[in-house]
Amino acid sequence: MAVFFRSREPDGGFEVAEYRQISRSDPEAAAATRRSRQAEIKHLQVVLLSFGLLCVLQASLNIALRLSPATQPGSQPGTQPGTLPGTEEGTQDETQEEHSCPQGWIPSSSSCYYVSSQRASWDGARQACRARGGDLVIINSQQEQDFLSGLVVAAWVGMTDRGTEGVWMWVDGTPVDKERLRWAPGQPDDASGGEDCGDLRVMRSFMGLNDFDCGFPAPWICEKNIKPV
Ligand SMILES: [Ca+2]
Ligand SMILES: [Ca+2]
Repeated sequence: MAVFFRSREPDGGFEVAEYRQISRSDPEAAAATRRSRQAEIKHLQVVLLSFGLLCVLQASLNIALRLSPATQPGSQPGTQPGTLPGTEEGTQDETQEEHSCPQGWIPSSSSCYYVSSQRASWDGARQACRARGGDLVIINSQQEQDFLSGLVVAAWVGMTDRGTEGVWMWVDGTPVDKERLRWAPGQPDDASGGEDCGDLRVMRSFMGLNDFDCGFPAPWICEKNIKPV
């Protein structure tokens, strides 16, 4: 009895006590842990679901954002915002040039005048003017002649009677109005075996237009028309 009791009491007591602890607490704890695990699983499910939804939203947003810039550059070449201002600037520069005289040219009314510092034949002078975007000057009025007379002493102008002797024409093909312009005394005289090119003289005893030898090296006046501002 004593052996049985001894052997059983501590072991059995221990076993029972432990078993009771386990058996008593196990259903409750298991239920609690199940509940908590279930709750954790539910929570995880919710978290994962919301994360998945967020991922889907992010992906769709990325696609939308990537598509919208892709369409914007596609529409930009259609409008060509970079090239249109460029061409507008180009035309603005051109119009600015047309409204103002180049450096070294003298502005007056709607023209720019260039008085050469060099000398050349009438043909050489005309070539030089055309190389600068103008031509030998065409004098359309007494006022223009007066203005030019203040710039030179003697210079080639853009008139010639090479086509028909005595019929003076401007370089643009228009006839020279002999009556409206002032000629130097006795001119044109086609002196010295033929004078077919026109110059402007501003000398005390010899003022006005004159015909002269086309090959004579003389200064010249170029003219370039500009649009009035
Ligand atoms: Ca002549
Ligand atoms: Ca003459």
